[in-house]
Amino acid sequence: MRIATLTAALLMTAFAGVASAQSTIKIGYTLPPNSHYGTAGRVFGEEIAKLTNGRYKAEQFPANALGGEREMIESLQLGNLEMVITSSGPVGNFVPEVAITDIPFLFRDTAHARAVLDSPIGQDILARFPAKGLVALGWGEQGFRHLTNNKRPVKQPEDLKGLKIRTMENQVHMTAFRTLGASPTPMAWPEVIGGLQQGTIDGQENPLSVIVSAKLSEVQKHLTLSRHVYSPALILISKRTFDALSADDKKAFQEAGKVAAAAMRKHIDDVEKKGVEDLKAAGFQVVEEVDTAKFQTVLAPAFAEYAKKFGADKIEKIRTYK
Ligand code: EAX
Repeated sequence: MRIATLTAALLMTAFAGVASAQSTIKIGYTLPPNSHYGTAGRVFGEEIAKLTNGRYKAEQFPANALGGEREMIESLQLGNLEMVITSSGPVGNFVPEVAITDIPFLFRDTAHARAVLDSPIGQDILARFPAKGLVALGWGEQGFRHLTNNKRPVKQPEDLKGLKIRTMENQVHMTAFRTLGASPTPMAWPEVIGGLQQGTIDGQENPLSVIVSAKLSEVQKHLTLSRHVYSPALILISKRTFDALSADDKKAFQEAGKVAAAAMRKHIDDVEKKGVEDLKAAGFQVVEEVDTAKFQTVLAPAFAEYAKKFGADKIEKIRTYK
């Protein structure tokens, strides 16, 4: 009896020793481990362990385990969660400067988007995070967003009339879908699949990376490759967590963030290559192309609103960035 108690006490001391030598960083995200977020989370964990000789260990909380993106970002601000990998969706509600990147048809292609985000324009936006209790370790990526729905093939703006389209909790996107004639319904990601199953929404919009990894083929029939907006992602850490790190560890976290962001972009490159074929095989009816100019014409009043909100010169600087 005595010996058992003593052994238990010794074991507990040993575990406490391990726990204090190694700090665990919780990383939350809304998509499953096989997604681009899962890739970034895993790579971040590998890098941070390597760069700190195992003093930091990342624990992954995929697939909405910690709630929606807005909730997780709030947890970072409060210091209740260390890290989140998130879409830009709700981020503009915290750091308004981010929302300019959510403007439809702003980026010509992936290379253009990556170049802008990696330039001083994108880096200046990341510099706005600390004032909001957050530190951005890097721009990740989801890809260009496409439309899915259960009602009909959407080929032109008119086809959107009356469709209840779930948008992110994002004013820029809601303005766009309202202007296109749809009924935008803002909703946190964890509620979307249920909403599509129950018919409270007819459709949603997301890049191939999300449509594939979240298996939207199980709840959606029609896919339109609309490429209506580029979807950035962000790797964020609580400012409280970051400020408590030593100078060397801060560098390690920044470096691990960079490597994870690069891995996320690589994952997107792979999905973009074969995502459409996978989705067809999974049963999607695909509208391969839309008349982009037509969508842009209908969006004119929305573009005027964005110009007022963000400044026409700032938008132009991004649009024409080479
Ligand atoms: O972050 O909410 C969304 O549509 C996001 O693009 C998705 O959950 C991945």
